[in-house]
Amino acid sequence: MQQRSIVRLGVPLAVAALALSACGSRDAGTSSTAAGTKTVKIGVIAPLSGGLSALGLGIKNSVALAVKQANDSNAIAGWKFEVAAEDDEAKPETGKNAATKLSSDDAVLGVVGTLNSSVAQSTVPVLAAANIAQVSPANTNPSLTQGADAAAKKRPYANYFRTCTTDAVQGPFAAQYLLSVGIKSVATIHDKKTYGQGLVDAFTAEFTKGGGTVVAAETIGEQDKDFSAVISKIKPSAPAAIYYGGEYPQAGPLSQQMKSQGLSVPLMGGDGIFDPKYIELAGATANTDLATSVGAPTESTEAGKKFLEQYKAAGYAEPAAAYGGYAYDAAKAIIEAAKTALKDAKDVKSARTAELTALGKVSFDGVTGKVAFDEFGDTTSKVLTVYKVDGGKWIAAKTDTFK
Ligand code: ABU
Repeated sequence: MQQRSIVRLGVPLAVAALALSACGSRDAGTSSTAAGTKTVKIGVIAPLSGGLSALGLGIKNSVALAVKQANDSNAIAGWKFEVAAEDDEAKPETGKNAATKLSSDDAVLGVVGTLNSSVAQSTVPVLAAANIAQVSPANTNPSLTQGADAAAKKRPYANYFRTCTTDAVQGPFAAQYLLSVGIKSVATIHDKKTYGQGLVDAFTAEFTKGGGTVVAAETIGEQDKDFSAVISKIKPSAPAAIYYGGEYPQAGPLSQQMKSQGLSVPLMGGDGIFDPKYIELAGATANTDLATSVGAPTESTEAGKKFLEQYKAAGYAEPAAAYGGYAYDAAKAIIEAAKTALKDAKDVKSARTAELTALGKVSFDGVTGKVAFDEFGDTTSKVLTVYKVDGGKWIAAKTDTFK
């Protein structure tokens, strides 16, 4: 009976589908609906599964919110935005495949992502070859915009922008904070990844310049779970704090194991550990641990509060997390630039060069502050916040503009 119903329904559905496809057209990858509205896609490349998915899903949802609002307000007459999200699993090779897939879709105008600087190193060249903009809400390694030589800054890719500030600012901001609260000796540990190593290098330069001493400098593997060996090596040097370069899946257990093995000093990290998951993993002894993150706390500004309300009202299953506001602003930057790039464009592909030029000129008040890019594609904002774990929560301890 049920089968017969499906068969009966099948004929009219097939006819309707044929009629729709006859009304639509696909020209250079730009699909048109019956009403003549064309589709433009914003890609997302982020970890949507695995240990860092708490951050990646917040990025994806925040892009979806910006896209929904653009469509609801008919931001660009004749165009509808769509999100094309790809999971990079926080792995460079998977990210590269995602970038290849998106760059073969002629309707993609820009991509928001990645979370990891190491993954961006794989995606940016692929998207650059197709002239597609990439705007990261979270990559903080300076080399992505300024090249490998900090003394002779040179922008490697004209298609890459970011709405978050860099570790050239974040590392020194952390160093100045520790020195200001009387912590003069630290041990550093990083996970050997692009972000972790770069952050520790930037921290160390400022900390030692300010009179601090790095009493031990160690590394771990990015998949490590048992940190006994590194803790045993560091303990005799009696640091007043540990500065960690990496992300929360390792930093949380490292903090927990340090404390249980008698190294009871605060662990401080960067934005890669700033998530409630860190506290969950680090456990009850995480109190007094520290993290810096980009920008002011989202809930501390009127624009941030409004974004969080709209995000909640949209009903996403996962929190916006550390980079939600930055991802929303990244998507808004792509949409703002598209207002110029798609004006009079016959299709998305032919608008990509104009999109890159327009992105370099955007300037608007976003959720995270003024959204504008300098000549390297970096955000012009240098606001950062130090957070401290207090009562099982991250509490803002200091927000400032880095000078
Ligand atoms: N910025 C923190 C985590 C992402 C990254 O830059 O690798």
